[in-house]
Amino acid sequence: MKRKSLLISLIFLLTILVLSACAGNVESPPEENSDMEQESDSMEEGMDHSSMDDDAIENGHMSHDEVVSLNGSTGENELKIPPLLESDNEEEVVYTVRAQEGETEIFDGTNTKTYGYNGSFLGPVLQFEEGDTVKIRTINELDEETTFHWHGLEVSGEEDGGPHNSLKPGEEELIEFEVTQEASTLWFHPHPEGKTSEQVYNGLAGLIYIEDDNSKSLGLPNEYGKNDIPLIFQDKTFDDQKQLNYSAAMNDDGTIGDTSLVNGTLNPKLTVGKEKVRLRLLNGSNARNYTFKLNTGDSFVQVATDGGFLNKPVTLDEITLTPSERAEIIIDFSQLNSEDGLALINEEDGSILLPFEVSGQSGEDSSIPEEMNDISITEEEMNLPVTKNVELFGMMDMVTINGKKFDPERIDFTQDQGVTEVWEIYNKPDMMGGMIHPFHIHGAQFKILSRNGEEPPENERGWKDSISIEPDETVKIAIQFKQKGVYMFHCHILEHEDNGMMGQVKVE
Ligand SMILES: [Cu+2]
Repeated sequence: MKRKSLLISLIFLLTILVLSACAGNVESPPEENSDMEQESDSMEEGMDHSSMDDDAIENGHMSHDEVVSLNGSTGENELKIPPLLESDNEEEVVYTVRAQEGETEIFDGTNTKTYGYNGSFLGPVLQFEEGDTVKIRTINELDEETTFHWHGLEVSGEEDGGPHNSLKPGEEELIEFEVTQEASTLWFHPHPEGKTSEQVYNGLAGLIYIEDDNSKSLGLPNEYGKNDIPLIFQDKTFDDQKQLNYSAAMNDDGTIGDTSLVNGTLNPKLTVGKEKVRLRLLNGSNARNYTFKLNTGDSFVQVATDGGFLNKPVTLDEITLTPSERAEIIIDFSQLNSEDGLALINEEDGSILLPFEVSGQSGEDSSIPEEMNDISITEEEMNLPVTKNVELFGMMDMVTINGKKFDPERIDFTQDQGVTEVWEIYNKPDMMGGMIHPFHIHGAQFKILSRNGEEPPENERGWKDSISIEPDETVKIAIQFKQKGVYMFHCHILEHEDNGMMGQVKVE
């Protein structure tokens, strides 16, 4: 073990040396870096890859840090369910969303300083219906700039809440948009330049539910908080005073905490009936990947991806979500033996995320229809040439896209409104192997055409706005923007985003 750590430190030191040698070069396009590539190629040959830490590889954090395990839930607190936000008036959909500071009793008897929307920690669920005209009064009550970004929502660049839409302390803005997309579970969080990770870490995150005629007719579990449960998974580190001390916890390669919170609840448990229960999973953490699994090994069914329902339900034993990805899954508690305790665990480290208490009552029997959606990849889309190349590279604060760091004044790509293009995204490994980068594009839902030339797995054949990309993996997606504006595309490890792993596409 000691020899292993020594080797890891050595590899890290070598990486720093090579990276800092290239640091003066970050502005040049990737094709011109052949010298640097050759150098690292020849160095790689001399490296013993088998010496790398297996756990670190599994967690996708191939940096010098091992991913710290989560404290499992003891199940002593009932899971908090975020409130559904009510419209300000009855004739139209008008919401007020305030970003504010507050104190939250996460630990019994102690107040932790936190951020929240319309409350002290996290936020309410915003509900839209396809076709709605929505007005949102966004108010910044923080002592610092923030933005209100609607992750996964197909709105114009003006309403998107990227770093260009910053509100100063005390400022407010009324935004208005039409909901043009299908039923899905989206979310909202801040996106100010260089400050996203800290503000999300402190508690700014909430969910958005979109419903449509299809979602209302499918007969899936839909009693909010009873058999249709929102679940925001996050990991935090608390200091001796039980405070969130971001600058102390911060890691340039993604801040990982040892304490699991679900909907902001420490040691949560969820009481369910003996029925099918729909869980809307959001990985709302800054950097940690979760692989959700039942402790009994029983399977469950995935019904939706980031941006809508799958065509048909997909049976799974586990599902991995990288930061910002969502999935809706259905667990049939009427079919499970709950005598020895059931729980959702994180396969990555075996920790208990959410124990279930199954009450004897059987609820209403809902069924999962065989056909839920009609998303397809057309022959035409399959044959489109690649017109945008994205190369993700680096670690710590030396992360780049196509060899460049974010510059708010620079437009990296242009694309025409309503025109489908194929983007090819490549995660270029470094000499340590590289790490998973969760890649997100604002303002659109896209379809995955292929992963390393192969058809994507069944449960990814739905609308996506965020996608996990492994080191040395090439992913092709078909994407169309319905609206105009400047949109961000970036790594959703929030510290990578803040460190400049972000670009801009202008849709006109
Ligand atoms: Cu990244």
